[in-house]
Amino acid sequence: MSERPLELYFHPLSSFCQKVLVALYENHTPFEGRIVDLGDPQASAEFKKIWPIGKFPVLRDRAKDRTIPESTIIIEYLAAHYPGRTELMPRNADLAWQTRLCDRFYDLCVNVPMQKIVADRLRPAGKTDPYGVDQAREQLRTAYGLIEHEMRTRTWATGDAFTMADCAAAPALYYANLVMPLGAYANAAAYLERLMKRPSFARAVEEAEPYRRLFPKGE
Ligand SMILES: N[C@@H](CCC(=O)N[C@@H](CS)C(=O)NCC(=O)O)C(=O)O
Repeated sequence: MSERPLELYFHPLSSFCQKVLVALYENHTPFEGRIVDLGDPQASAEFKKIWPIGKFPVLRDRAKDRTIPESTIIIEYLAAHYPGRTELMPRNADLAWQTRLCDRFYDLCVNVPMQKIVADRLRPAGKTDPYGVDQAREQLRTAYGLIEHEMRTRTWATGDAFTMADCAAAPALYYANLVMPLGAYANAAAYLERLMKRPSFARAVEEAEPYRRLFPKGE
C-alpha cells in the first residue's frame, strides 16, 4: 500500500487531539492528518459518517480497516500496533496501571473541568453556567494540589519515563494553566515547563498557533 495506513481526524486546537498528536510525534509515526471544522455543517456531517458521536480525535487504520475513537484507546492502539522508541504504554504490569490511572486523572480531573470553563465562554449571553464553572474551578484546584504533591519527586507523570499519561497531561495542563494559572503550584508549573520543552508537545502547540484566535478569552 503506497498511502499511509493511518489517518487522524482532528483539530489542532483541541486538547484531546493534541494528546494523540503528542503520541504520534513521540514515535515519528507516519499518518495523514484530516482537519475537521465542526463549525462547518457539511464537514461535521461527513465526520459523523466515520464516528456518529462526532467527537475527535478519531484514528482510521486503513491497513486493518479499523476506526478507533477516544484518545486513550487510540494511544493504546498505537502502542500495540505501531510501537516506537517511547513506550507509551509500559509492558510492566504495575507501571501500566499507574499509567492508565494518571491518564484518567489528567483527562477527567484536569481536561474535563478545563473544557467546562472554556466552553462556558462560548455560550450565548444568559445561557452561561456560573455554578458549574465554580465547581470546575474547585475540581481544578483539587487536581493542582495532587499534581503539586506527586511532582515533588517525578520528572514525568508516572516517574522517569514519558508515557501516555504525559500525552494526556501536556494539553490538559497547558490549557488549564491558561484559564486558571498554576501560580503558586511550583512543582506542577515546573512539570508543565518540561512538557512545553518536549519536542512532541512543542510541535503540537506550534501547529495550533494559527488557530489560537479561536480560543475564547475570559473576562
Ligand atoms: N473522551 C474523548 C473526549 C473527546 C472530546 O471531548 N473532544 C472534543 C474536542 S477536545 C470534541 O470533539 N468536541 C466537540 C463536541 O463535543 O461537539 C477522548 O478522549 O477522545
